Parts: sequence; C-alpha cells; structure tokens
Amino acid sequence: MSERAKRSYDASGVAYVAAASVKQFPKPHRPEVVFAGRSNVGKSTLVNALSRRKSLARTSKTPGKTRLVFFYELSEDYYYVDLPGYGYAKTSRGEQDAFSKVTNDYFENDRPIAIVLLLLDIRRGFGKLDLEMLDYLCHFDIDWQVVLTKADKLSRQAALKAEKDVMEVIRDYAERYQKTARPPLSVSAGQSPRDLRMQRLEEEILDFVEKARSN
Ligand SMILES: Nc1nc2c(ncn2[C@@H]2O[C@H](COP(=O)(O)OP(=O)(O)OP(=O)(O)O)[C@@H](O)[C@H]2O)c(=O)[nH]1
Ligand SMILES: [Mg+2]
Repeated sequence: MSERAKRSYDASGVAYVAAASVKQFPKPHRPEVVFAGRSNVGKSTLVNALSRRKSLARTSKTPGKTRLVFFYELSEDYYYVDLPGYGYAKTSRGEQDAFSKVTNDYFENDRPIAIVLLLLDIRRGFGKLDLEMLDYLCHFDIDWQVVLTKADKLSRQAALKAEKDVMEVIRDYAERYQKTARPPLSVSAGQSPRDLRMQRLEEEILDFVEKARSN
C-alpha cells in the first residue's frame, strides 16, 4: 500500500492531508502558505480565522496539539500548511526535539512556499527558537511575515510598544540579509474575519500566492 497520505474531508467539506512524514506530503503542485511558530502561539486558531471556519484546524489550550503537518486545500490556488509548533519538548530529551522531524522534513523538501507566516505571541515577542527559524528562512531566501497573535491580551498602548520592539528585530534581520523589512501584523483570534487587520493579512497572503504562481 502506498504511504502517500489520502485526502480527508472536514465536516464543512474542506479537503486536507495530514502528514506524519515526508512520504505523506501531497505533490508540490500549488503555492503553500505556511503557519509556523512556537507551540500554543495560535497557528491553528489563525488557520480557522482566515478560513472562516470554527474547527477546521484543531486547537487546544495544551501545547503540542498539532503533531502532524496539515495541508488544507481551501482554494485551488494554494494550500494552508499548519505546522507542529516548536519549543514544546514532549520528552525529557529537551531541545533536540525543539523542531520536530516532520517540520525539518517540510523545510528540507523544496516545497513551493509562497510565504511563511511566523507567529509570535505579542506578549513574548521573539524567542531563541523564533530567531533560529528566522535565520533559516533568511538563509534559504524564503519570504516571511511576522504575525503577532493574542493582541486582545494587551492594551492598545502595550501592543504598540510590542510591535515596535519586534520591528527592531525585523529591521535588523532585513538589513543583515538585504531583505524588505515588513512590519508585523497583529491579530486576535476572536476578531471577525472582516476586521481590518485580518483583511490586511489576507490580502498580503494573496499577494504572495499570486507572486508564487507567476514565478
Ligand atoms: N485570547 C486569545 N487566545 C488565542 C488567540 N489565538 C489562539 N488563542 C488560544 O491559544 C491556545 C492555542 O491555540 P492553537 O491555535 O491551538 O495554537 P497552535 O500554535 O496551533 O499550537 P500547537 O498546535 O500546539 O503548535 C488556544 O487555547 C487558543 O484558543 C488569540 O488571538 N487570542
Ligand atoms: Mg496547532
């Protein structure tokens, strides 16, 4: 029997592939919008918000919920790829588990990545592993956009300060790797999809998909 993962369908009819290993990844035939970040930062929640579905991607209060790579086929034009979070060591082996094997496999298999959304909890900003991820993306010339999640947990003033601090790091990386410094976008999961910030994120995603399709 082939190990290639079969497509499944969620309750609302969206097709998806849940891959435990590289053999189960779908054929790389459309641009991929990737959701990456620490465990519990809100990747699956953002997938649901952007796709206007409450429970397409499974979310949880317990870190480490997403252990597989999920490819959601929300459009014929792209996949949303929900990665397992990093920085959550299920075993006592600690940091060697920080990025799961299937996450490494994803990045090492020359996928047609349109954009990596690097999610950071607005209350924490960049951590060591986020910076490692950023170095990796810059080194391999993969486009990325920082998204600050859980903006509803901070006052407007504190959120602005957090955005400013994060922007300093982004500027530093952009300079070092001669990239465009894109400001972070902050979102809250509870926001309506019509929220302006969510709309901006959506537009930006579509721009990157378009760019990837025309390459
Ligand atoms: N207040 C608030 N809570 C959020 C927001 N986004 C996510 N959460 C909560 O954070 C928790 C983790 O969310 P998930 O979407 O499962 O996080 P994840 O990044 O997919 O986690 P892993 O799959 O473990 O990597 C859940 O309890 C969510 O309800 C947000 O914008 N605001
Ligand atoms: Mg998840």
